[in-house]
Amino acid sequence: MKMVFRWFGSQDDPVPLEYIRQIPAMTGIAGTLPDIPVGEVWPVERIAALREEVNGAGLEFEVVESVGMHEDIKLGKPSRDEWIAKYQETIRRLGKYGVKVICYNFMPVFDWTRTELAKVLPDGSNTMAYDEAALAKIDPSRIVESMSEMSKGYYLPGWEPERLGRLDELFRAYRDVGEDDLAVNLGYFLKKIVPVCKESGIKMAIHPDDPPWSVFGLPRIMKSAADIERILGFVDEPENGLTLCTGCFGSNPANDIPAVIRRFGERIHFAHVRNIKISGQCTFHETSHYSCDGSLDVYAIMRTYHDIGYRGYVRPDHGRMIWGENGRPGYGLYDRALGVAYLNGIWEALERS
Ligand SMILES: [Mn+2]
Repeated sequence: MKMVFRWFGSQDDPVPLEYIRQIPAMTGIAGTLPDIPVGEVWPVERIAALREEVNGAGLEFEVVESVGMHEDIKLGKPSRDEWIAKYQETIRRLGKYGVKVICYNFMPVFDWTRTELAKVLPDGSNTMAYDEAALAKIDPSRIVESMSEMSKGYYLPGWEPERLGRLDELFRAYRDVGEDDLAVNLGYFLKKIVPVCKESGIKMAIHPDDPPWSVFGLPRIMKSAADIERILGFVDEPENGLTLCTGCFGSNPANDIPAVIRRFGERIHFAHVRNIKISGQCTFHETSHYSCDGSLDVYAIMRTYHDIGYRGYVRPDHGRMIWGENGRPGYGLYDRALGVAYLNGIWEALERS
């Protein structure tokens, strides 16, 4: 496996590349250009500058998380072909600069959703949480305000204000789009981009819905093993692959993560490993990566990756805020670095046993 670390760029991420480089066995970053409007082609000079900066710090830039998906593609609007053409061009450009994997998601309107971004735990750390009962009390039109109030001023990936400013319009647009329609629109997108990925040496890796159930009645199509099977079937090629995020996928206890790794492992190009504590129906909070702190068996997950000979990218996912760190919710340095050390320790023990 190749360990990478999500990084939002020097303008936007309080964690410097130099610190990421100091985490043992770190090989590179999963990077993005957060200021490019969703759907627009990434400028060559910006991609080149990002790669140069990352390489200059002794790290690789082989993973992008994410290239945003214009809503018209998800909605299957006639204008989608123009947006897909732009996505194809971004893929070509990233391929030229050595990117191998693009992580993306296909969630309507909202990206990941939480009801608390700094829930205080008994040890004094704080973490992100989702509570179905709390969500039911939030009016959908207020969720953007609620997330932005909780964000401490940081850009939250997938919560771009320009897109979410049109919330009523987006909800209206999705009234007639069910899960099957959304899935068909994903299939259409994949059929158009996979040939470009092949030419560019890039593999797409779809991220599970977070959380893996419908939020505010919107359709969700990447929440179970059956959903994965349908998505991989749209284009049966390695370029149509997966990001398996244990924290998202595992917040539904019916999802058996080791079974999914064994079944779809060849198509997993990016592994997000983190833990969550499930405390009720559709209710969880994020914990340290350690198995003993959460509901997921992180050892069993890593052992399964080891069993299948996984050679793809891995990253620690959301961490808590610990040791007084003040940073982007989920993306502080300290707890994610502890997560890396733990995952590397499990991996070394597996390698040597
Ligand atoms: Mn993830």
